[in-house]
Amino acid sequence: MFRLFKSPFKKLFSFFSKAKFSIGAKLRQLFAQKEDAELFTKLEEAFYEADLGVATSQELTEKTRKYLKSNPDASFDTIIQFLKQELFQILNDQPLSIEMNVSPFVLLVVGANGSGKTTSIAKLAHLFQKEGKKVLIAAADTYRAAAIEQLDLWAKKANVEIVKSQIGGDPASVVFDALASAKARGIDLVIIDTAGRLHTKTALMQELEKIKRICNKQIPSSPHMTLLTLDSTTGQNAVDLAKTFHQFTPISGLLLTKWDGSAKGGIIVAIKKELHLPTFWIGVGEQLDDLIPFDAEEFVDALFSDAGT
Ligand SMILES: Nc1nc2c(ncn2[C@@H]2O[C@H](COP(=O)(O)OP(=O)(O)OP(=O)(O)O)[C@@H](O)[C@H]2O)c(=O)[nH]1
Ligand SMILES: [Mg+2]
Repeated sequence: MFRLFKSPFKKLFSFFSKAKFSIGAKLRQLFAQKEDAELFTKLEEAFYEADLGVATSQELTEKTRKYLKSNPDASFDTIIQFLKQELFQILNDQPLSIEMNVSPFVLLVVGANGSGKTTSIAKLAHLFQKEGKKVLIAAADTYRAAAIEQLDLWAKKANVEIVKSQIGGDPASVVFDALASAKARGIDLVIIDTAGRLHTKTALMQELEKIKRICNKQIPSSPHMTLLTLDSTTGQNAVDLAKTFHQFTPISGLLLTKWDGSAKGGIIVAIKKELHLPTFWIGVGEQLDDLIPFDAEEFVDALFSDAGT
């Protein structure tokens, strides 16, 4: 069992200085003109711009309309509290811990090109290694020599084991070898790195199915967890992306990357609402310790922290 606690060290708020978009400040501006006939249209637009998705944007706007009808004198502060509570309810309905009651536990990491898979794998390897687990990473992105080298470097930095092949090797066979080796060496956790892929390229998506089949062959019911890395700045098409990945290899949850550069993360609300996928971690930099366990309350507070309430 691995508990996802609030981070005592790094705080999501602290990255707002670099934020390019700020929903809180935008709402403050809108509610300063409460009498504006188009207030609710603009409000819905603001939610949409924050990547909350069509369904959530409409629902939140409707709820705010009702809230203001029954509380016409509500201060901006209480409106923000109300919105935070609504988003919190969507996001908080998720597991607080990850059951790791099998050994080796197999964690497959998938995602679009450059979304942060390899870096996040290094961070996760480091995290679990600190927890006392024996970690092995499998370099199943065999398309580019640089990808194998990058993972090799991270494995050295994080001081974990790695199984790799030559460039151009079959990714599924690297996975096969890695799991065989993990079983033989008493490894607790295997993390599989995969090549970045466009969710619209069916052949590449089918390769993930093959990797999943091979996992299952070596260790029945593995992979035990599949994480989708999602760049914070991906925007609305992330819902389609997550949906397609989910079809080819069932996703357990998300790891939202690059929050430090954008402080934009409404997309995880859209994905939670539409696909019921939770978020487990947030990437906040390029170093091994730059990973924060997801906490719904902290996340919602951070999302609105520029509201000045
Ligand atoms: N600022 C910041 N940069 C990140 C974060 N996560 C990853 N990166 C950077 O994003 C770039 C791509 O990261 P990778 O880990 O190589 O992404 P990938 O998904 O493995 O990429 P491909 O294997 O090419 O598909 C690198 O320059 C990373 O340093 C993060 O949380 N914050
Ligand atoms: Mg990579």
